[in-house]
Amino acid sequence: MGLLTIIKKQKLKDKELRCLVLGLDNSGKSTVVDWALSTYKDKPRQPVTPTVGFQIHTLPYGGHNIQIWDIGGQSTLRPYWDNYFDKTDVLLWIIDIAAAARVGESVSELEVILRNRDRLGYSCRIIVLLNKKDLVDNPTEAIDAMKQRLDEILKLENIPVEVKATDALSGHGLEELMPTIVGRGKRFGGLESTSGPLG
Ligand SMILES: Nc1nc2c(ncn2[C@@H]2O[C@H](COP(=O)(O)OP(=O)(O)OP(=O)(O)O)[C@@H](O)[C@H]2O)c(=O)[nH]1
Ligand SMILES: [Mg+2]
Repeated sequence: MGLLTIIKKQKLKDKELRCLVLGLDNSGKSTVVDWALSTYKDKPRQPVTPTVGFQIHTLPYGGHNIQIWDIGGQSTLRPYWDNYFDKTDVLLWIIDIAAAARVGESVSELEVILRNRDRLGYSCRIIVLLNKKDLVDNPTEAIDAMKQRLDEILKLENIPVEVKATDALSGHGLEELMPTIVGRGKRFGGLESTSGPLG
């Protein structure tokens, strides 16, 4: 292989970005991915069904080739999650903010992952979406409470995290997702801005 070919291959590799989409079943992971594919790849939106196993999509954005790994969140599939951790650049954690009874379960699962951060890699960035905000009566209160809870956990670990409230059906709140994934543009609200305006 010629030197030029090696350099070209390396350049393409450098621009590859691996984004792992995780969270409990029914939280809206595939719907977020579907929104991204329809917004940036002109793919018609499709009805989602529970993900059994995983689905990989590629999305060129901002000079990067983003590999999106949409992983099923059912409890029977969670023991396999760590098979996907290797070389992850961005962990996109989706919480169904409207499912009050399951928020604790979601936070615990995230906590387990963050406590074993060596598996995920210390350079992996974390973005949390508080999804289904359209189904919450008092979104500001619910989202503030959630951010505080995440803050308590994540501060322990000293992990920078971006948090955003979203409605993946309409795409509201997702406008800055791709710029945030590639690490530029207006950033999502960090945890310190719990009382700031929320999308
Ligand atoms: N109202 C509302 N419904 C949503 C939103 N996001 C997703 N849904 C619905 O929630 C259901 C589950 O969405 P999925 O995207 O399949 O959830 P998932 O996290 O991929 O689930 P698994 O693949 O089983 O892990 C679907 O009926 C979606 O239409 C949202 O922001 N608002
Ligand atoms: Mg899914």
